[in-house]
Amino acid sequence: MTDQQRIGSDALRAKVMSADDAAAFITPGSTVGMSGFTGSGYPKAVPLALAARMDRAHAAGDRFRVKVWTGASTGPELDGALAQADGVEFRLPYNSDPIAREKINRGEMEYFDMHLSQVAPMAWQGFLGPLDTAVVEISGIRPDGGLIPSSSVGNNKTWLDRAEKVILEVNRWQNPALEGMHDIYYGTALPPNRKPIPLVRADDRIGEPYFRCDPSKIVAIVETDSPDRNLPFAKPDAAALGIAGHLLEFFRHEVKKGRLPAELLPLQSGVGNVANAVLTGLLDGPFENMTAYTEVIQDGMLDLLAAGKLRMASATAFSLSPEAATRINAEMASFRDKMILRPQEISNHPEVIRRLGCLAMNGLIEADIYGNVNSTHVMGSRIQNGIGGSGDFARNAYVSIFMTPSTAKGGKISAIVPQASHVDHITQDVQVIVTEQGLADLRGLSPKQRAEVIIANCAHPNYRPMLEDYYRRARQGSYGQQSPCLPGEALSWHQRFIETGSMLP
Ligand code: 0RQ
Repeated sequence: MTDQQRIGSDALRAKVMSADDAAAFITPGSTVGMSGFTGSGYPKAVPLALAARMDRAHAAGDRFRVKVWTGASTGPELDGALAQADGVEFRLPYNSDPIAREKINRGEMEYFDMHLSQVAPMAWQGFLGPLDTAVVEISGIRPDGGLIPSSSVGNNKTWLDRAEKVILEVNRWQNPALEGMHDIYYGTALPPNRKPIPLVRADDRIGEPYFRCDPSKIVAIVETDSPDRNLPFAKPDAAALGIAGHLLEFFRHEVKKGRLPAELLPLQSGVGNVANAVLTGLLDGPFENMTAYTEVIQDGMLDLLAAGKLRMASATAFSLSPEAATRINAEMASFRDKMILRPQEISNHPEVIRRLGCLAMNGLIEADIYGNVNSTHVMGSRIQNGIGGSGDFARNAYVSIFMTPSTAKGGKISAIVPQASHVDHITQDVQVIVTEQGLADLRGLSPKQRAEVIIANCAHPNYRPMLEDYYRRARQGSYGQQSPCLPGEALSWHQRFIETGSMLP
């Protein structure tokens, strides 16, 4: 495809300029809505040029920081570069960039890891303040001005609609065969005018393949040719394989009991190595004709699609290793009909997730004996990534599953603790917990029944006697007996880790 074809509109081609010139439209203190979701489809040139401007301003003694809204995590050219330049005064919703994480944990950057489905509605409701500039990566512009989305959709529709000024990055690296894969729904509205979202199957298309954008708002177009972040996944280790095995057994059991259809229900799989390993496990499982209604299409999902086990996948973005990105680019035409990328307010919409009956599978940092889950904060205070879409799916899923190795940091941390040091998912939103030790099916259990099965099935043998001892004493000495607890001791494991580097005495 020639550059001329990438930007099919003559009027818009006249707005092509350098990234430096485009970045000059962004002013200190303003709010910028950027594209990008799990390392794909984020702008790669303008944020770097903006970071260089910030560096120059700071060297001259001037303050230059902006508020950044995205879809979810981006890449080093965006979150990394802007954080390095000390240029972000506020960031939402989900970050996994290590430099930004450090800044946030040092208290030098404000961050709110809100539910991914709520970002666009809250922007429309006016709760987040005005949006000055959108910087959105696309893969092309049609002669009629329609914008062809790239490898993630995220909140782009909302940024393009809400921003006063729009800067587009047209990335030649993105495969032209992406065109037609997207489903951009323009039927959302504010209360009291909201209507049901007419999506009743994971493969329904309810929108159009292109973004609309008022051309008079487009102030700059920058041409790029850079790959998405595409980090490799770790090869599944023994713990990940153990978790996948327990989960497959659970699904088999549920099918046998008649609580799940033979092709299961639409899968949602979180980010990370464990989630990817579970998908890889499904490759050898007995389930055929599966579907996915999820946020990200990662390597494991691509393998399931290629093997014909997964009939189709609906998501908002890709999150691929470099090898998988190469593969999908080579075979895009054959994959395209099996994948739909949607705005994240639709991929993560509580109404749709509840209707479809998704099987939600997400990672966790720690769970307590009652099944409250912390997905985000190490030792209650240090952010790892963010809640992302896990809350959207966990509360509304058909079965909400959380999985983790039973220990972290070489065994110095137990993933099962007397009390979670931060709670993202309350016990009512957590139906199954899986570690390599086993699976705890918590459906219909009271808090005390939950504690017994979580300790017995999920805790690591090094920590299980400590949990049994704590729980036994809590049963005797607790102020109440609904969810027995010793407040003075419940977080002592975390305190011990902070003081000694291990939760073990
Ligand atoms: O840290 O990288 O420094 O070694 O957390 O842990 O075990 O590799 O697991 O990659 O599956 O991530 C919860 C973080 C798990 C992820 C979390 C440390 C561990 C390691 C990664 P290192 P693993 P995973 C849809 C769903 C929230 C968002 C979500 C996540 C690192 O799943 O961010 O679910 N979830 N979104 O050492 C201290 C503990 C720990 C711990 C793990 N108890 N204490 N450190 N770690 N447990 C997708 C989106 O929303 C976009």
